[in-house]
Amino acid sequence: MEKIVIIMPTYNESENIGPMIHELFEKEFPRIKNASMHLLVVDDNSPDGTGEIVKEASKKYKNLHLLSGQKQGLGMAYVRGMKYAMKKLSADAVIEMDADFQHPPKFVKPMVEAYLNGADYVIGSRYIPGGSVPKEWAIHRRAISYLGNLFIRFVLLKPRLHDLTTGFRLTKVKGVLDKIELDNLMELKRFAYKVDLLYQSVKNAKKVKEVPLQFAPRTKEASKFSMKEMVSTFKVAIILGIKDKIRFLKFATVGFVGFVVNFLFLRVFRSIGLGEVFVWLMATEMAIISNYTFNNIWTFKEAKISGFVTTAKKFLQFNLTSAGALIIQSVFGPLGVRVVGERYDYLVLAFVVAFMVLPYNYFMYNVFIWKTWKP
Ligand SMILES: Nc1nc2c(ncn2[C@@H]2O[C@H](COP(=O)(O)OP(=O)(O)O)[C@@H](O)[C@H]2O)c(=O)[nH]1
Ligand SMILES: [Mg+2]
Repeated sequence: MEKIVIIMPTYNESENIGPMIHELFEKEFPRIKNASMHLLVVDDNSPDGTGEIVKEASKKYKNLHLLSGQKQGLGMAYVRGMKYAMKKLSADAVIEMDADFQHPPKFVKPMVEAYLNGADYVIGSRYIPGGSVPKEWAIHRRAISYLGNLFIRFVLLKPRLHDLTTGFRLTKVKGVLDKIELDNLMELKRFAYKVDLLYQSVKNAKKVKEVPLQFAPRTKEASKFSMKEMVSTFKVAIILGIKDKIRFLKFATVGFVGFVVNFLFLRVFRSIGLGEVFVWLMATEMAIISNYTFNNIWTFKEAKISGFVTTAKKFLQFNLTSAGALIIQSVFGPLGVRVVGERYDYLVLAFVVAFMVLPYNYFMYNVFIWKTWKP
């Protein structure tokens, strides 16, 4: 049976944690079939005695665990909890969930069901049908949350996901969570770690699913969210967004180097008196080799391909991809020239390269060669 561990960080939640444990163990867990449900409370030595309440309750519930530590911020608490859930509890999946009832316990079940039905990353989403933000929220608060999300979706190029800042999520361990370097996440002391963690998880996951979350207002005590948290969230989103653009810039640079290599070898092979067709073939292949090598060690260095057999296979694939680019050019080049006239052939070339060949290559490399995107 799948073992699912809810990781619940707490800091001064003595009023909430008792009712939360009760509701999960008495009401929600019994409703969930085909999964063994655990709760791991990560308490940062709350002065209000949250930890003692958990310790006491764990005498009654054997699937309740307490992990205490120094207060180092929310992200750090989650990272500690995730490591513990993976190594000590051998979890198959973990759920991130708040202790303050803002993530109503009844939404755990549909999240687990989505996982059992094959999703390896499940997002509790406020911005899909069935999900919502608290009615009590003033219009400006709604606007900030919604527009902030929209902005992050845009910056991270994730238009198909609707809630990138939610704190209620399920992550499969094998292949998703265990591939993330948790200690290197950005802004671990702040709430913004959520954006980086989501970004990495979505990258690793094969099937991402959003399930509705009716985000509830805080019942007791005050929120720890602030303006500072918001600024750092945007910062993380922008840095992650730029990281992706950096890859594209590297890809474009490598492409340009390939073009120069192509040109130089045309001259070299011609000068040693090879036949013209052979000269073009060889020079093109030199450019392909250059592109493959530099993309492998630089543009896609995180996904570097090594080993003789894999390299041979990938290089063959890469050649096929390049042949595709050749076909695009030889179809749309003449077509464009027919429309605007031979005089403007350089414009046609620029257009075809910029809007067709580059996106085509970038897509093929990310999806099929280095597999950094999972459509
Ligand atoms: N362990 C730990 N938990 C924290 C820390 N900061 C917040 N939390 C917990 O994280 C959850 C979300 O915090 P909350 O203040 O409700 O943030 P909000 O929902 O974004 O307003 C709650 O369960 C908090 O008790 C922290 O520094 N350490
Ligand atoms: Mg909260």
